[in-house]
Amino acid sequence: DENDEIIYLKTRYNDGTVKLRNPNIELMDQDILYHLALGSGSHDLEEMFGDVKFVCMGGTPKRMENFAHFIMDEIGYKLPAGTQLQDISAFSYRYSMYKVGPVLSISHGMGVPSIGILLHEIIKLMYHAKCKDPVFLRLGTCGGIGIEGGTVVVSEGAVDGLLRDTYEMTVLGKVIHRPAKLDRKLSRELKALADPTQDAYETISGKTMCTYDFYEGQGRLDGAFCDFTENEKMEYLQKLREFGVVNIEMESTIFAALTHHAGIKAAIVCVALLNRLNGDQVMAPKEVMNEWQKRPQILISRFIRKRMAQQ
Ligand code: R2B
Ligand code: URA
Repeated sequence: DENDEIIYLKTRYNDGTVKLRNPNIELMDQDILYHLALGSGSHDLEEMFGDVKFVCMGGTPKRMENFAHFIMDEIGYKLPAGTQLQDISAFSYRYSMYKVGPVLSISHGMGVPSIGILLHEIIKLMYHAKCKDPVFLRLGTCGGIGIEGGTVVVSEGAVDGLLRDTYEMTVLGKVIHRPAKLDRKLSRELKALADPTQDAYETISGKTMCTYDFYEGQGRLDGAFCDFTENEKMEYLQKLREFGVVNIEMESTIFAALTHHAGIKAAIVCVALLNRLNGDQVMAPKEVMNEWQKRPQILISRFIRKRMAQQ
């Protein structure tokens, strides 16, 4: 933890603003954030985003629009008279982005490549806007391992399909690895905000496994293809469990690795849609699922309100 703190401090500028680990950007006369439909030449990014403290990401545009409205109520934020919440990145037709005071709520799509592109552009956005000490939070869904549907999971760290705690990618034909580290202090702080007297569900923590596929890649028997047996699947899931993996999703390694590389504190809070030890199909009724998907938002809202009260 101490070491991590030092790395964060070194990676950021002294005033908490995000340092870019790419010397090319400041030499360019403008930087186009193509998939956000924003640019440093066309927009005053500091004026638009300079006050951002909490960058919240989740898979779907609708959920992140709902979260923006929810957090607006929760922090008592008032939009300027006569205005409505607007999707700032609507004209990208890729991601949706909403801003509510210090909170950004952005959809990241499904999987590592989609959230990876977004992370590059949002980290650059933090740099251009001179945001101070922004915290990145992923609010997601996942498959649980040995936990019931509706359980909230705060990730302690991310591992890939080979149980390695790094994000692997190919750059210029070479394989590189970046540590998929989340901020342990932050994950403990989030976990402590679970309230057994108020929450009719459990909030746990553990390792999160990130895969490149929902079906075969997560050991499902119900994809278009399946070349393993149910026994082999169960053996694998048991092995994950023994390793401390409590949930499986599709973005955690790159989310942890790129935020860590940028010196940005980050956490992942997901709700389990099912217990993979009992099956593969996502079967909970829509209303139940909608209620479940509010649970990570409730925890994140407690966190944001707590932080805002401290400022
Ligand atoms: C969780 O849910 C999606 C797949 O259904 C994926 O984005 C993830 O990580
Ligand atoms: N998201 C996943 O990636 N896997 C699941 O099982 C459920 C949601």
